[in-house]
Amino acid sequence: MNPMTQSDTLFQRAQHSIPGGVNSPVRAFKAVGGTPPFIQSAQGARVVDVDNRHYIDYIGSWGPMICGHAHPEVVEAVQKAMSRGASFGAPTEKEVQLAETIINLVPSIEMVRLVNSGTEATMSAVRLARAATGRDSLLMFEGCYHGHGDAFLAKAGSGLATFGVPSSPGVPQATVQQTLTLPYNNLQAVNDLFARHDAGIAAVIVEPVAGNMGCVPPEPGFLQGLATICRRHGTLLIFDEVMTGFRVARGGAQELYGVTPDLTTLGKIIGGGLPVGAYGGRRDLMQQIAPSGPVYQAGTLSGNPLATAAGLATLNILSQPGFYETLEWRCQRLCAGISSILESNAIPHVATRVGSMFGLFFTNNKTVKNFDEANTSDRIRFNRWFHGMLQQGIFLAPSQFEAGFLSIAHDDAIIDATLDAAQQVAFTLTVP
Ligand code: KE4
Repeated sequence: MNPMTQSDTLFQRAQHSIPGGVNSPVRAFKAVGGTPPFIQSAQGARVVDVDNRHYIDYIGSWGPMICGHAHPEVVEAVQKAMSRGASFGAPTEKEVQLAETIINLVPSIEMVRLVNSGTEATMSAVRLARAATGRDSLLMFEGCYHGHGDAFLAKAGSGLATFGVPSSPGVPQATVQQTLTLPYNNLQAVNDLFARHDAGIAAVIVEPVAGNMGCVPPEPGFLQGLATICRRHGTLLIFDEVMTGFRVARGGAQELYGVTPDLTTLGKIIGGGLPVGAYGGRRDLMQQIAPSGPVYQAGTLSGNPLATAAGLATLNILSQPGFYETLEWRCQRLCAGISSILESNAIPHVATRVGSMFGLFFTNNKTVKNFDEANTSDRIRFNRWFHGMLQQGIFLAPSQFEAGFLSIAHDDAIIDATLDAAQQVAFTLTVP
């Protein structure tokens, strides 16, 4: 029996005061087992746990830390903002600067509202879409996650694309009655649904690169096809870019794939590690949001000085020339290297990547295009991979159905160390 670590002790203690001992479920390691390291500090590409174990970090707070942990320019910006007061409940110049920066960088956004999380952003965008169209139905895709708003906690009812049923207790059937779900990357199913659904659908919300069933890229034509179908039926297209925004390209997935949504939701990176979400898009839609319009949405700490300072500093860093080219090259080297190591150990897998977000499925499938195919992944092998890498000092996402993230601080030496670890662990996966 291994001696209790500080993380073990803290995890036991935490479970008395916090549900599951964590403030967000995925952190509890339920999918992979074991005790989550309790982190005491982080710098660049590394985190340090309370037992002073150092890890190369590929979680990056689930996306926000694209500039690396504790980037000096972000730290300085937040310290300066703090010294002037944390929050006023009154407008500030930094909110205007952050809004203008987002508008300049994200092609489809003409006007934007800052909120405090991705969940607030998606909830608000759907409310706006329903108000603007006068319709109630919402189409989302299996395996996509849009935050914990009731409308999104739905799963496909019996039969394809019937009305949703709650995927969580506490969500009323009536709330998800209007939420339809279809397989990701299945444009024919979308066409068929619209042909049958004469009541009209308010919005289609989609992760333009799925990052919550592992990393699953859009099939060629899928996103453009959604835009075409939505336009034909007067339905609004919402790109949920909470994860992909400023991640897969400076202008997000809509820049990368050249598809223009009506509304976009953002989060994670635009707060640089502090709580920021945002939703934005066509001016004629956004002007319907209170107080300029009747659609209500509000937030005590929305656009607060600390979060906007961190967000502005982050967007400034990632606006430097070569930032995304460097991320692309390094993440390509990482993922190709891991795949080559697994291949040389005859371990069947599908490795996926878009920009600096990536995934790995231990499956005999040749591709993973939707949640059912992601589900073919061998979870036992994934868990052995995860824990093997953790023991080697590599902190991957603790679930098959999450994506991994690289930061600009993951330099060549960090990539080399990760590949060395993968070499050690891959071999152990070949033995039963
Ligand atoms: P938040 O409310 O967690 O800020 O954002 C919700 C959200 C919305 N849309 C997408 C595409 C997202 O990925 C998320 C949140 N992502 C998860 C990672 N799978 C956050 C991690 C967690 O829940 O602890």
